[in-house]
Amino acid sequence: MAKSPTVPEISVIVPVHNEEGAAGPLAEEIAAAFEGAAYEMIFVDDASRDATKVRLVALKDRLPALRVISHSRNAGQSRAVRTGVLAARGSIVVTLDGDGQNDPADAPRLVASLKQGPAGLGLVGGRRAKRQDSLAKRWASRFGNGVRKRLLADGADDTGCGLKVFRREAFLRLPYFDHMHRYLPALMLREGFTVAFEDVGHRARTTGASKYTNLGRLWASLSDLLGVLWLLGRSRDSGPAPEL
Ligand SMILES: Nc1nc2c(ncn2[C@@H]2O[C@H](COP(=O)(O)OP(=O)(O)O)[C@@H](O)[C@H]2O)c(=O)[nH]1
Ligand SMILES: [Mg+2]
Repeated sequence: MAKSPTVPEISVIVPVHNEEGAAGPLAEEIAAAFEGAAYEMIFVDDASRDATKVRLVALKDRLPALRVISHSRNAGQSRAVRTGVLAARGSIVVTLDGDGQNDPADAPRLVASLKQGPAGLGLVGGRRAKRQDSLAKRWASRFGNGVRKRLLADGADDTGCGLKVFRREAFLRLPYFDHMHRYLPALMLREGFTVAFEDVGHRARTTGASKYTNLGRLWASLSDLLGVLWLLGRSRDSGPAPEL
């Protein structure tokens, strides 16, 4: 196992809440996917009530790239991602769901796309090609994604995909609000960055339980959509701003 470099180029951030069955195996998969790369991985435990934190900390000796950060109070997936990005030392950030539904093996390809992309490319998002979720969840997701894409014109077919790669400094310019992780493409465009999307794999959840209900997500999405629309309407662009 390669030793963790002093300054990693890539920070893999995984928000976890009550994922004691999935978190450990996922950390091992991330290590395998990024073997030889200058990377770190940061699991942000969002006040889990199960053994998630204990299992992750127990892996630290064997996985030198692993860091574990723990919220004192449950603050949601977006806050956990933000905690991870603030702590990240890499200039490129990868996010992955903590339940193992995203395949870490897809991540290096998206990292390469971001690095080789045009200047100004802020984010490369995953698009779950063959979703391994219930029919109800896929329908709700298709409906939600369709409405969002039409209203925000962010070009994104699947913002719920947890696998995303972005530039840390681009993310840090974005406003934080609960559930902002679903609006990263629109928020990146608002800040003047471009975004791209690539198909990635998707796996069925094999352990633990989903944290979101269709109805809860739909309700939150509606108020968030209005909020993001407001943000887009209140943004003004100066054009190039050279220093004289
Ligand atoms: N930090 C944090 N992560 C969460 C929370 N709720 C969900 N997650 C994470 O978000 C990801 C997606 O959640 P999941 O329940 O699998 O949603 P689903 O795949 O849409 O059913 C997983 O990594 C969860 O661990 C939360 O309250 N806090
Ligand atoms: Mg999931």
